[in-house]
Amino acid sequence: MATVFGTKVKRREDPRLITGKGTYSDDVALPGMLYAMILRSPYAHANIRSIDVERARNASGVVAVYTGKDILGKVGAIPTAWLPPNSDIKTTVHPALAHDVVRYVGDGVALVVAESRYAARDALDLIKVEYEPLGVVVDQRAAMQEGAPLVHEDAPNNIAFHWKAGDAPDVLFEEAEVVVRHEFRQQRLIPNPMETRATTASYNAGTGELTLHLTSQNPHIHRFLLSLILGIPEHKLRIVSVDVGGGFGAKIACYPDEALVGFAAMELGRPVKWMEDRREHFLATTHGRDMILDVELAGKRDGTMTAIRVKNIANMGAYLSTAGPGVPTILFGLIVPGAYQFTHAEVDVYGVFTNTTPTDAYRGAGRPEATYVLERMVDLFANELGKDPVEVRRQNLIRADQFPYTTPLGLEYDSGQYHLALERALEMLSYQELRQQQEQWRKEGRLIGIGCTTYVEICGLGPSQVAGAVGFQGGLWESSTVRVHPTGKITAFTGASPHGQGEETTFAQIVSDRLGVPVEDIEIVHGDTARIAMGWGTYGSRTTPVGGNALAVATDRVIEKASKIAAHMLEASEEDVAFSDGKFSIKGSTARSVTFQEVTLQAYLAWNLPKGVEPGLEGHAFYDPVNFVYPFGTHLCVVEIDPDTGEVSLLRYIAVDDCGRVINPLIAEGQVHGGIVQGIGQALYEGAVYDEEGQLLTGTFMDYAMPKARFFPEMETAFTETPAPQNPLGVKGIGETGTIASTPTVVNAVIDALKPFHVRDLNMPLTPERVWRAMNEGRDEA
Ligand code: MCN
Repeated sequence: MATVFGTKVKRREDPRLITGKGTYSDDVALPGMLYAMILRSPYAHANIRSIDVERARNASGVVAVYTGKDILGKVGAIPTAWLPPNSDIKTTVHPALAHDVVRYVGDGVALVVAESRYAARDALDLIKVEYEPLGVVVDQRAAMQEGAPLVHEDAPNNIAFHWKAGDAPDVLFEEAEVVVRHEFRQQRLIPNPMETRATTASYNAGTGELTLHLTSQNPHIHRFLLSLILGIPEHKLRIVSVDVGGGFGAKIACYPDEALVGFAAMELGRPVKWMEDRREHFLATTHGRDMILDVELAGKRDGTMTAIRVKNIANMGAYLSTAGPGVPTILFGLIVPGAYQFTHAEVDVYGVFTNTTPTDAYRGAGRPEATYVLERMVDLFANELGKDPVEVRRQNLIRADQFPYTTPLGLEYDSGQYHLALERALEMLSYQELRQQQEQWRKEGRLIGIGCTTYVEICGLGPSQVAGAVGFQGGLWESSTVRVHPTGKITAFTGASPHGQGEETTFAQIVSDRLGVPVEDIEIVHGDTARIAMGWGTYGSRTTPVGGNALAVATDRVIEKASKIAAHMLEASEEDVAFSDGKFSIKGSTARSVTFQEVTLQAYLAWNLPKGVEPGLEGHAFYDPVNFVYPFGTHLCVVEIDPDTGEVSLLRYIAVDDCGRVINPLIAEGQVHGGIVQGIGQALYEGAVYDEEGQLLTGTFMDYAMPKARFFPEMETAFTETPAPQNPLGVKGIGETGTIASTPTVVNAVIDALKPFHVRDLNMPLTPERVWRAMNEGRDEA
């Protein structure tokens, strides 16, 4: 049988999802279900003087109204689960409903539960809250100044934590032949999955079991944290998150809303549903990025880069979200040296409280920001030397013969062929010819720019010991069970929890490839804590490198046991039996064989099992990787700027990525496409804007520009395959590479196009107005 690993199997989940047969949160309808709505603060910072809920409580259809005081002692505080070590982190209390102070617009103040969604919504207007407005701080640098309003009394200067890594002393910069310095701003982004967040809770008073259908990227983490918040034993709490309409990092966090809905269902003894509307989503779901980055890069006149130093002031919002502190520290900091042979690197991070929505992971989480500043700096460095930016990259990239490679920040990159990916991409673009052509276009007045990024990503999170060492309050292994039924059909369970990435297909390919069982005979089960013992979820492009390998190991354990049974059936010793193409046969002879199905049947009938072998056929694995994985690649693009309007058009986009062995090129390519679009969304269109009162001015799709399909050319993608040497499948992640690489690629191209105007840098998003001003007002935002 031909292997299915590496083939373009169409996503098996799609027919179900695109014909309305999926079960998204809003499809969950339970008898007697009530509807919840949350009253959210219109002030960014205020004392709550009083809350009058009487009229709301008496309104028609309203079943219950709870304030922060009503739930005190019943619903615990919302915890932070990533506490970077040696950072003096201030984990201030985050109540599920504010009862004394509101700290951002969108902070929950009261919960209404009613017979219908409309009755609940109407009742929100009947709640009277008397606020006493307090001073507001939105910008993280302003928040650190003496005298700035304090978001939390117990966090002086609003500093939530201070974390440092590496060492690049002053002398390196003082004595360097060339030093480039620049301050960058990573604007705040608002993740927008198609499905907003939702929870439907039902409580069985007879068994004491609470079930939450919840839009989660990590149901077991949710179970763990919600059991603490609600004081319900973990074995009595079930989280179901099977069909989730995208997450992009925003459904990792444990939010107050979910806890409140669970609490209401227990209190009222009836199922309760809460479904966030889009406006609420803009305010109440975690945001991403928002960093101010001061960067210094030292090097030599010949183009060698030697040291990089970054100071990151990260806006954490009003509370430290579940994984929030890990983003600007570990996920950002450790990858700062990127794919280059720096001898020194230093990262200094301040996490700062402000009166804004909390920030947490957004696709790439930390790595896009690090790659952005690094890749912009490489261009600035090349510019300073008058060298071709591609040449500088070629000169400094880590060579294939240097792996495993230890970076100045202590990571050990497992493998890589960075130059191969670079040369392949340059070839696809015909880079040299295009550069010559660009000169001609410039003479004709056309503003065409070429941008390049050579990146490496840290993903596949990760070895549990490392997770512990960097302050993640959990393990980062993954579990899998492969259950073979008597007829040879298979149900495989994974603790990862895909929500759009396609593992129902690729994971079936992994099992099929090893067992020779057709993909159609394999069901992948995920996202239900009642069916899967434990797992850590889907984020950080870990599902395939960690969950996929757990599945491979569990499958191999099935083969191991089946081989014993087959050998017994063939009256041979186990060593003499080989398994391939779904058949066990005597080595060197095809005449005597038994099929996998014959063996599985025997495993259950148990009429003729070898001595000491138990009936049944299942493989289990708890796979803890030995290292992260490090996908890499080169992205190139060509842009043209309209000299009259400043509008940027993408003419070509080329991505050469390496995620080790590719399981399914169709799905991997789809992930690259989606990632690129999201990254370019940041470069050209998206950006959250707050006014000085802490009001979110970009709170709807009318004000927050999302990228649209028509903005993009046909993307030209390719893969190089450098197998990961430290995991059985040889795979690395692909879910975030596009987002990580595309933002600097496009910005580098736009700045290149603006060369005649001597523009050094522009803040993102590169809107037509911003670009037009740079051309016409000679404004250099550097
Ligand atoms: N794959 C493959 N060969 C490889 C590596 C991966 O065929 N060598 C396949 C996988 O098996 C899987 C897909 O590519 O079908 C992505 O796998 P992986 O790289 O393991 O990433 P994860 O599944 O862990 O996804 C997480 C990543 C992240 S962090 C965000 S955020 C994100 C993303 O994926 N959010 C998404 N992609 C998304 N796609 C959709 N549709 N929706 C989201 O919310």
